[in-house]
Amino acid sequence: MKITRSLSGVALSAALLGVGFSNAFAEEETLRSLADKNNIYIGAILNSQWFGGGLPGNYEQIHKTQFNIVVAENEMKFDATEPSEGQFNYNNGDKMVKYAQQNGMRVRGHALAWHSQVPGWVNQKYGGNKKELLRVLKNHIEKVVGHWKGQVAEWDVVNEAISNNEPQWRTGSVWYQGIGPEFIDSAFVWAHAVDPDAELCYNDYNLEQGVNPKAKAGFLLEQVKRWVANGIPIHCVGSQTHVEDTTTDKHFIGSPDSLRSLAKELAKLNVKLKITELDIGFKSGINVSKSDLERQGQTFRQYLDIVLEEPNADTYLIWGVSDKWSWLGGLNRQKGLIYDDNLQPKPAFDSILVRLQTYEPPQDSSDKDSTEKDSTDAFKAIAGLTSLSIHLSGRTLSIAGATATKVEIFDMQGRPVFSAKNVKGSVDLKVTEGLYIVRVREGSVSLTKRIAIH
Ligand code: 9MR
Repeated sequence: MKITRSLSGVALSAALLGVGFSNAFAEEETLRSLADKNNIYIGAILNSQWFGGGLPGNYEQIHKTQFNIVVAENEMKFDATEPSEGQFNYNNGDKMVKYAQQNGMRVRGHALAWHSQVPGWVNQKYGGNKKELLRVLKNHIEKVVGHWKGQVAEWDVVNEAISNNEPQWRTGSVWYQGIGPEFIDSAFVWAHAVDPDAELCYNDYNLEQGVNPKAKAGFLLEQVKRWVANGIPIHCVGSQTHVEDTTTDKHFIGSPDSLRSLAKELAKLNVKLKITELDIGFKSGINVSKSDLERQGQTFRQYLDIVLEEPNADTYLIWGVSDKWSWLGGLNRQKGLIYDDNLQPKPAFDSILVRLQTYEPPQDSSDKDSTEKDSTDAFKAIAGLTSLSIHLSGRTLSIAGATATKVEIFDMQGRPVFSAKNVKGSVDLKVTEGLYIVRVREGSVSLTKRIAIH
């Protein structure tokens, strides 16, 4: 159920066969190129500031280089697309769809039926009026999904309809109060009728807190079973996955393992799991150390492993690019993303990158085709088309074809264990016996290899 084989993977294989392309591929590997190779989507929102042109140029450069899926932070929500009754505004959404098309990215639509960011007129004119609210919601979904039919590949049809604590429906929502829980069933049916090719998701937070009837995901799972049994066109569950670092939140009860259990339960129903809004924040006000950031990177990797390893998981979307532009402050959290305030990659970026570089699908996996392993090797060979090369003798790593190289060593779980800057010629690797990944880089050229230290 993973995405179909990517263009870049095909091109890489072609390059290996000598068809050309060598210069085009003497580039640094990106999250995007590696996501393509692994048949998954990796993305980040376009922050609202982007739509007004208020972000530095390297923000967009990073965004389109590193990601192959995009979602708007606020610009496709109800209040943005239908601010007054019947007056639709698609300008910002169109801008993002155009950007995605120009850069070959998949588009997620977020969100159609939600209790928040509903314009005032809905409640003022129609609060509590079931017939009118059904008409308003149906019209909204038909117009918005219809406008982007064939361009928005997947929609959050219903967002956050379950309450936080005692799992039950969120009763305060204008849709729930006026219509009842069947607004959910109807929303999926209406969206599907307009764009039968779009993937339709139920999206919510705190779904990484266990799949038992007392947890939100357990309650949701019962609903998904009912929807599937009733023929409601639901294709995916979006897990927002706004989580806090394990050491700073004493009440933290979420975990990648719990989310993986949800993915496995959904697989039995032929429903996908997507990670749609990931951030892993620290409490505001605390000092965040280098080792905190490295631990954060490991948590990012553990959530990525679900998407790499579970056949019905295909998407890893982060709710922001840089810590500088993040909603997390409002939640009393900080530093939850993979680029720092200066748009420099954090250890979490490296952790994700290395995991994508080293991941090898199980041999017997039926949804991975046999040429994929070849393209992995191809990438390393193509990196080798640059003049950069390495040689290991004992613990001494010699580097040729570069003058001031950064050397990084990662263990097989992608944890950084050694690094050295400005290496000229050779460096002694201070690591114990074992298997590692070495990455050497200078400027935009990098080379990644697996090494064994005896
Ligand atoms: O990041 C969004 C922020 O700019 C808005 O002010 C906020 C308003 O509700 O919504 C934020 O995005 C939310 C998303 O739409 C749904 N899941 C939770 C996200 C973070 O609050």
